[in-house]
Amino acid sequence: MLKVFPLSQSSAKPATIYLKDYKEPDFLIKTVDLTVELGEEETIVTSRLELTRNDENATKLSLNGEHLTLQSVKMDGHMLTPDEYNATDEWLHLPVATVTTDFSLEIVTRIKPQENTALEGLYKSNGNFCTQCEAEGFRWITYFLDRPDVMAIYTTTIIGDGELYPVMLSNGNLMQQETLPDGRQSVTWHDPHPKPSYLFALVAGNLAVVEDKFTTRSGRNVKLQIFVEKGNEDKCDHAMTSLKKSMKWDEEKYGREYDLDIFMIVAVSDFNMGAMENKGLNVFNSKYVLASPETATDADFDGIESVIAHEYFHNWTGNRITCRDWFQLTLKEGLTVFRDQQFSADMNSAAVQRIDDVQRLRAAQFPEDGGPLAHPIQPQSYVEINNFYTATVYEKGAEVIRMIHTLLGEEKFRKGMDLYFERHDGQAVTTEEFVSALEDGSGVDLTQFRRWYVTPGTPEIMVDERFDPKTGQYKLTLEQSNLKAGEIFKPLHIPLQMGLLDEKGQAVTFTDGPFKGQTEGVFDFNKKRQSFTFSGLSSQPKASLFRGFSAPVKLRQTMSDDALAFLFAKDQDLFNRWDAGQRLASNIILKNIEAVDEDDTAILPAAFLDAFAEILSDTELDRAFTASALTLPGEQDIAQRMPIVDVDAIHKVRENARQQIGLTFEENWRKLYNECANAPTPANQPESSSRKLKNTALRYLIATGREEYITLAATQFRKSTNMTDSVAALSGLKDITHPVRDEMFADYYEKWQKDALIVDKWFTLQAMSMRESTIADIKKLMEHPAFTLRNPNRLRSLIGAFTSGNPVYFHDKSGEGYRILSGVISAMNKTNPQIAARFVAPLGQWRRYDEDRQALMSAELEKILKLPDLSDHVYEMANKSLH
Ligand code: 0A1
Ligand code: ZN
Repeated sequence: MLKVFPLSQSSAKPATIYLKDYKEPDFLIKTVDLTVELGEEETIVTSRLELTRNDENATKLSLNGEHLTLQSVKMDGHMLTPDEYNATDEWLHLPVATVTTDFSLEIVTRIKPQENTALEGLYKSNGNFCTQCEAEGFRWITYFLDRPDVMAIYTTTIIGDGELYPVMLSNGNLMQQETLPDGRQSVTWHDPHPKPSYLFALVAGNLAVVEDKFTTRSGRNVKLQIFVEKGNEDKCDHAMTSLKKSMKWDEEKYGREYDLDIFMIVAVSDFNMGAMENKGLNVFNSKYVLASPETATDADFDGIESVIAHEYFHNWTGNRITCRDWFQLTLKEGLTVFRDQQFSADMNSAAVQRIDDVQRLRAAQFPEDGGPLAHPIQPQSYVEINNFYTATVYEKGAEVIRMIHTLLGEEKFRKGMDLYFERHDGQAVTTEEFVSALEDGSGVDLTQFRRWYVTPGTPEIMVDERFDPKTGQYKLTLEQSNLKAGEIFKPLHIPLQMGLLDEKGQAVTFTDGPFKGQTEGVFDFNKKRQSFTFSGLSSQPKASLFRGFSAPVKLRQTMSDDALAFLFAKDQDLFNRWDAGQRLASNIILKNIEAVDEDDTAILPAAFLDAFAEILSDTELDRAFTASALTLPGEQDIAQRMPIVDVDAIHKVRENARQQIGLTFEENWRKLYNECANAPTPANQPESSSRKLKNTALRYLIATGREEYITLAATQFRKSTNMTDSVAALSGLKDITHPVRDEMFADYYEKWQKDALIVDKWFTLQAMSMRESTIADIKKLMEHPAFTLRNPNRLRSLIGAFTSGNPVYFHDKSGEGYRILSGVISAMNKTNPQIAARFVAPLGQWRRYDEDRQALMSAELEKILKLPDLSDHVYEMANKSLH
């Protein structure tokens, strides 16, 4: 049994930290010389620091430190006695009144990485040592000024058993490797780039390495290494290719080159998040490295490409220029997500990428922004910073950068970015400094735009349209509102990218205004209520608004089914074409729910079916786009449009619609299925597009309810040579009760039980199942020998998938779904508080459900708040969620 890692004991309410209280550090650290002696019982860390005074009046130096056993402190070579310093659970206070400017410290501490289940600081994963220091994990390794505005140069020596840990890595360049007289191995690394402590990394283990190289534009030869657990060497190709593509892309798109002679990636099995951009030594959740067609789906491949890119791009947006304090987190995260989205759009179908990105934003960020955990992309306060690695800071943060890009245009945006890099390289800065650099570099005024950084909530846009046939004038009036912003509401500067379609669906050329002669423009919508007039029209046009999702807003436009079907079939903008289809389908499903006509199986009107048929038969379209366009909005998307969510009705009506689509187009689906399975993929499309469309067809065929398609799915499963097809077949049958289904799940487990990432999928598919036995099945799965609360991926694969991917059973009237979740949160509260806290959010949505469910959900939150030894992480999330 793993021992529980002790957390600081405190019954007092945790303190809130405010941006307004930011103060420069009293002292700075110039160099850090760390020696880490790895042992099986304990690890000894000796830290030698060169410091300098930054505030001449400071009388005390307070270093952060948690879960450390202090052994000794020397100041300027003089050993301090315990009465000369004060060490608490969280601090080491040192007297420095007599210290003039520069001085040195040598601090020796002892830690127990093998007992660290929180996966912060130094810990062990499958026998290997690794670190996670963002946001405040370095203080779990040694006493330090653990804040991002303290940037130092690091030299790290790792000492340990060379047989157990032949690979010993840290940031920067390898300086020395030797065997010590006592037989231990000693390896020294030096990182010449000053960095904040959160970018420190150390890895030691018995790992295999895959190597490649990259020559930068200016001729620097960079050694590329991916370290994995032995046996996984053959699953690194895609990660390596993605890395090389990212390096090239950043040079071409942003003029940014890599700045060390070596770039290392380490894949670990136990990781709280996706990956971490430590300088020169990225540590990754193995999910975002390991892939082969047999073991990973096309979606996994895409995920790897984008996470590898994301971490690599952080080298400039995050590492070279970092955050002054954690309130600035979106400075690096929003910008880097935007850059990885741009990269993925360039590597793949741009329209499909945009659709996927917006779907993710709407699924995760919109509910957050509309619920009790809403916060601006630059939060003004926090209790526990780890709770602010949110969809808002990341995904909405990326939308904010995208809007700047849209307002400035590609060329001026690049000029602004160039100035940002030039002005702030090597600094720890604020979002304000970023916006100023973009403003100065582009010459575009962003005064009003800055409000996006401090305003929570998703703006809602009301639309009014007037057409005067006599004058040929079309007047579009938009009004913005934002309930979450409350009293601080001030109109935001919103880029409205739009075009008009004539009655045939042709793009209308503007005859006046700023975009005269063009068919599309980006209009500045920056007042509460604002009108845009277009003249020279012979009939009422159809407006295609917020093309490419040009702003993270909710469009509240009343449109007839016919008008939406028209845009679905004709819009020149592929994103809006897809979105019109989604809006239309949601409208229809919602209407049927309201009509209490849930059992009606023929709910889709002709307008919808005709537009659907048009897309279905359009062979010019990218198959991946076709697949997205022909997929109904998810149950959670539809739920967002209901004031009080009725999960059962949504599911039932949506399933009826799916069946109707399956039956109406049965022949087309069969044909498409065979075409995509057998005929070659069109030259301009990747093979994954064909698989995506084929599996969309398969799901509709299964939805018909005909036995023959169960056989089709089972055959696909048995013959499949790739994970995409295997998972699609399993997913297609996961909801039915049929011996074939059980056989398939059993075979899959039997075949892949040794591969953790593949077993994760097995848990996920069952967690999202719609069978009556689902809740009992989940409880049984929690007892399965392969289930563990200790591995975040495994936990997410079952519990995360259940709470976020199975609304019907998570919200089961019995309250059992809520109890499963709160049970997991209380079990994780002490062992891994970061992960425990991330699981609270679904309960925080309680106001969106009926009274009975509200009572059940809030009761679980109350229970959580009464847990003994409640961690600050969980406290903050549960407390905000309940009140
Ligand atoms: N900076 C990383 C994400 C990350 C954040 C926190 C972590 O541990 C608490 C780990 C990783 C990124 O954006 O990729
Ligand atoms: Zn990031």
